[in-house]
Amino acid sequence: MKILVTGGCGFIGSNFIRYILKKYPSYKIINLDKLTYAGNLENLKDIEKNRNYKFIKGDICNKELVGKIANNVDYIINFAAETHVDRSILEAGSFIKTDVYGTHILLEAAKKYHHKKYIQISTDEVYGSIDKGSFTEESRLKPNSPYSASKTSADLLCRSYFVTYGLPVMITRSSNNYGPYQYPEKVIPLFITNAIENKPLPLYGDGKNVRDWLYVLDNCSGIDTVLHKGIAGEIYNIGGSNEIANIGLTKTILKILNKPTSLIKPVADRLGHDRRYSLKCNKLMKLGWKPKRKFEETLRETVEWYIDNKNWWKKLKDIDFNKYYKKQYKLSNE
Ligand code: NAD
Ligand code: TDX
Repeated sequence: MKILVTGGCGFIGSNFIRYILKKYPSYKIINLDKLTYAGNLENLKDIEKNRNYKFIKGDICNKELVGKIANNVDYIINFAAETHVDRSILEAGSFIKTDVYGTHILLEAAKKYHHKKYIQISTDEVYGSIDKGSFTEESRLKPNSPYSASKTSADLLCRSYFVTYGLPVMITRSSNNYGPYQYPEKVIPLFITNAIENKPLPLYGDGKNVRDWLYVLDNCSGIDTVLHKGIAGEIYNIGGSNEIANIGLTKTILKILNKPTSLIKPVADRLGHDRRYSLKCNKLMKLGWKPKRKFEETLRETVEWYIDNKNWWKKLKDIDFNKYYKKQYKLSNE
């Protein structure tokens, strides 16, 4: 199997490449990544010499480059995206370009080279917020941020290529991931690393927004299931069944690190902040998938990973992050 993975130097993509190369030693992976602020070659340092792995620096919006690479693979899995909701509130253009137009370029390549499968890595955020109950794959799409609107647009493009051209497209919609190599702008690594440094943890609004947390390797096994057993034209939710309010999550992180709750700093709410996400995942479970790892155990392991890998995150926070974060913080306090 020859797979083009896009965005493989980011958080989930790098975990996925490592997972696949370990589980299927004969599979070949080409990783196309633009290396934006979120892409990091260090995330795959341990496998960069693997004979079945090749990295190409480039943009999924580059039609010529994508065409050349796509000609040599039979599967595409698209992880590449701008992914941070707060950044999309500050500047939406790059989200529309990469998440929508970039997806279009990849779909065109999959159509041209008659790929066996095209898998679009999407998100639960396309459904919007839900107060009670859980979203199924049939729920209406009601995105609330420029990020989730871009991801929704990409999902709709994928659907249209299945209906119009019969392209074997599959979409996964996962809930919030956590684990090693997550860029320290997302809430779990941000709060862990701030707490390690005794810096305040900026908790948005009343802290009662709920997210369903999925360990990244359980997402990888879900995508693996879709790669091998998924049906063309279908959508698969991938959730962790670990719903927790942000305030509870924050206190748990502080407890694991043995830090005081006085580090919690309530700040102004995120604009358009989704209250709760929740997914029904029976459809993927029918294909044999279920999340294997327990939340408390993997959250603790994740905290330990950030303690042990200070060199990895410290420089990320020092460079780009400070500039971005100051801007973001100003927004939160206005
Ligand atoms: P990330 O921000 O950590 O990584 C994104 C990667 O894509 C980076 O390596 C970046 O360099 C690359 N990239 C960005 N623009 C590109 C372009 N134009 N061309 C090529 N590469 C480009 O993201 P992540 O958290 O690993 O998310 C991966 C995918 O999973 C995204 O599509 C995201 O929407 C989706 N998702 C993420 C979560 C989550 O909790 N992190 C949950 C559900 C869905
Ligand atoms: O500083 C913060 N304070 C805070 O209270 C940050 C960064 C976040 N939060 C809250 C906002 C959310 O309710 O924590 C929750 C999680 O926030 P993020 O980590 O930014 O994730 P979220 O907005 O839920 O989106 C994530 O999950 C779905 C990913 O970033 C998306 O790429 C994915 O599609």
